[in-house]
Amino acid sequence: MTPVQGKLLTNINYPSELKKLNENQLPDLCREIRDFILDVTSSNPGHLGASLGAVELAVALHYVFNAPDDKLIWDVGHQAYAHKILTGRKERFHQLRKHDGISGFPKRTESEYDAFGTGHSSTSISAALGMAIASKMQGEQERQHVAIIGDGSMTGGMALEGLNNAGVSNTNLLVILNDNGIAIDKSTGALKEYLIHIQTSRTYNRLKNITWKILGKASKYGPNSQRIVQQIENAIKGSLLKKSNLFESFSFRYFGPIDGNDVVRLTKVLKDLKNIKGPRILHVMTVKGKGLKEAENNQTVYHSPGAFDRKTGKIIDEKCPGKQAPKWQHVFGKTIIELAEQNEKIVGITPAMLSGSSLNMMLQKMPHRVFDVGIAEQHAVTFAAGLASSGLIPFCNIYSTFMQRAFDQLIHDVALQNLDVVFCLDRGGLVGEDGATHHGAYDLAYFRSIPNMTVSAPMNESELRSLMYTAQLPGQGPFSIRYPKGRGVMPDWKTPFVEIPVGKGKMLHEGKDVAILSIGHVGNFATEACKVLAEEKTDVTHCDMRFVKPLDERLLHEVFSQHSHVLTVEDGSLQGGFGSAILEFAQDHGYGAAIKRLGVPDRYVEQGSLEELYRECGYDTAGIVQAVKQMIRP
Ligand SMILES: Cc1ncc(C[n+]2csc(CCOP(=O)(O)OP(=O)(O)O)c2C)c(N)n1
Repeated sequence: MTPVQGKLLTNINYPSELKKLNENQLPDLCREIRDFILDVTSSNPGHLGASLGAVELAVALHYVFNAPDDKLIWDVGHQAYAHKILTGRKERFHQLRKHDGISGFPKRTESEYDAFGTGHSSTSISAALGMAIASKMQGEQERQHVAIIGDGSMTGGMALEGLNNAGVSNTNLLVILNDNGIAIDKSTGALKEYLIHIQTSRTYNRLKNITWKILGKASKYGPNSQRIVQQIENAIKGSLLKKSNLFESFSFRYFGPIDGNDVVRLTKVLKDLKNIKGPRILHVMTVKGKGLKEAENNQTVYHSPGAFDRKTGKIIDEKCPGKQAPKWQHVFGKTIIELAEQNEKIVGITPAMLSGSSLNMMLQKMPHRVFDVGIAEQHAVTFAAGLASSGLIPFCNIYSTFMQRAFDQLIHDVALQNLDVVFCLDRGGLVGEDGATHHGAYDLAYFRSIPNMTVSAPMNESELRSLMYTAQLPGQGPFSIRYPKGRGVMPDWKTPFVEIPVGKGKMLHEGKDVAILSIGHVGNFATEACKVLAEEKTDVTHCDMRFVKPLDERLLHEVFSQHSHVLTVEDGSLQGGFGSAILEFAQDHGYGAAIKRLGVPDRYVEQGSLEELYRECGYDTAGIVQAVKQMIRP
């Protein structure tokens, strides 16, 4: 469907044009932007719910502030579609998340209006504080710095670290807490309870009204309004608001909550707040999925719904002929339930990715054995260590890209104490349209550097089940299993679980010309490549190594003693990953074979479909065929 531009949006490409509108035209513009987002994302899917909810925020912020000189820092950045549309990217918006198109997240190289690159959560306050302090040091006293952060992202430790630091900084920092009461799944934890309390407390509401009255006067006096601000402080001093407001305790001036989908009111309030110096927080309430009934009613699914019918809002099922294999994440979700039914020590942990990881399936069956700890990867890992040190077997399911947050916890809290924690790393390898911030490229490299850690990657879903079974057997120590996004082949659900001896690879095909050593799902590309090469009379050995650590040394000695050309294939960083481990093995044992490595190169790979990205990085079937040919016929 061609995106329709309403009569206001047609004339707006940059904030300077937005500023020409009257305040009372802003609600119409918001409607037009929403329609435009829906037109595009119905056929070219993206992060829908958060962006629909933040349209008024983007419009009001660009109306009141003076970006790019003032800095707007969007946390996670998945809610910033309206911001993109208003800052020079409207005509390219239909290429959202496409190969060579525009990123789904703010990105400094894409636009000067994207003050800070994001994708992972809870960074906005720290980054905005850094900018605010830099402005102060550079004598830019009037520049504004605004961090826009959701209630879910506020549960991340970094956000609280940022608040703690910022509260005493005396900088021009405004934090907008965009509270829609939900992360991807239902929000969890004490902060959520607290935010609900603030909205409903009568004392707060009474004090809030006093504050707004005084604040209204402040804006008339412009930048010289500090005296009036002092009145606000006095009004709330000693009151419950001062004593028990979490954000006031961090030395922020707290304002709100107000309706963040009321663009006119929001604009007025932001104008008022612009004239106040120092760290401030504005708490706004918004509706995730605003403007599309289905998205408002089913906020988890419409966080990132895939393609949907523009008229009805109903999600269009993926077309897939024949019997469709389940997603890898569903195989994990189903298997952990089977294992937990047999082994009462097993518990599941997720940092705010209940449905993304499919741990929601276990939550339904065994609610007391699943823990959604909020967007808190570091805490998730150390929490797992605590559970394991008391005899439980936690399956800590974290997307590969988010696991990066918890590197020290892996080393210091889990592996050093050799605790039995199972790490299931979903979205291992390239992830497609989410792009550079989300590719799970590094886990194989950094996990293999950690002593005591078993590092594995199944080639197919049946192997995933066997590895999960193996990992929960007694005394395995820390054990990681990484698997990709998407679907593979139908697993063998009926076969009883089998143990895979730790460090044991599998010879899939014996040949003589070149040996291919693969790890994980890309072994399937290698299998296809073997077939293509066989037709051309090239006879290739192929081993699914299954473990990066420990390596199957017996199998490797066999391979290296019989082949002078070895090709490694992985869906992960070439720097320090599986191929590097094979190079080290060959060097350590004096093998002189020519070794070529395929994997993610030493640069950031941008967004695109998985097929496009595998091709770009050269380790799809065609890439493997080509590499083998080059090795034997250089
Ligand atoms: C470190 C990290 N962990 C997990 C995620 C996955 N993630 C993306 S958006 C999101 C929910 C954010 O909730 P909130 O801040 O309330 O924003 P909303 O989507 O509700 O607007 C999560 C968990 C992430 N981006 N970064």
